[in-house]
Amino acid sequence: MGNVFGDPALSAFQQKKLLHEFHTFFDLNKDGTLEWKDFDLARKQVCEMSGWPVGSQRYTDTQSLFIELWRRLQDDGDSDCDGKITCEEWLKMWEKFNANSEKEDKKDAKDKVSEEETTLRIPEWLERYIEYKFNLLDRAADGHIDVDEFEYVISNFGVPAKDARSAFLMFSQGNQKKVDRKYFRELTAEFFRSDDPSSLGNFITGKLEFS
Ligand SMILES: [Ca+2]
Ligand SMILES: [Ca+2]
Repeated sequence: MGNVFGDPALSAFQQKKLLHEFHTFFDLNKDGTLEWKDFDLARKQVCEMSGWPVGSQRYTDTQSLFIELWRRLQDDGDSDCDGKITCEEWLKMWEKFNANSEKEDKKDAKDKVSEEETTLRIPEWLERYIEYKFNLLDRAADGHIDVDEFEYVISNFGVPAKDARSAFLMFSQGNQKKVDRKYFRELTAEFFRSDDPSSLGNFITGKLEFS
């Protein structure tokens, strides 16, 4: 795996989260690398689960979303341009993103942009991914995710249903907080970016521990 794991730019905790996401939700054909094939599978899966027929507006929109997502992700992550993103390239991409964000954050601090606007920076492709994931989780398409929807979808990815429920209770603060698009984005950004073990976003994939 090279010396990527020894790089101080990403903590061991961050690496574990990123690799979990890579293997569980991105590498759908489980061959260890990300390719268009994986995104094509995800695209088909979301259309099938949602009952969107080939040629319908939702089907076509989803196709465009995935093509855009993969194109942008590949631009960022496929450093040797072989059409695949390996675990190593994936982590390198996040290291680079963290380093760049740090620079941007400093610049913003100088320009006196408020703290809230400078945190939770995420890459452009991840915005697309969040859109896909939210739509996938929001089965009833009523603008928020409930515990049953979360458990149902997440357990399809091999996460134990019991863990998914506990995770949901954590990030929804015991069902006190509505998991709408905005909050889901915030939690997902925390999952990908935060190095704080107490961030509620750490639970957004249904996994309870990264030790
Ligand atoms: Ca794959
Ligand atoms: Ca590559």
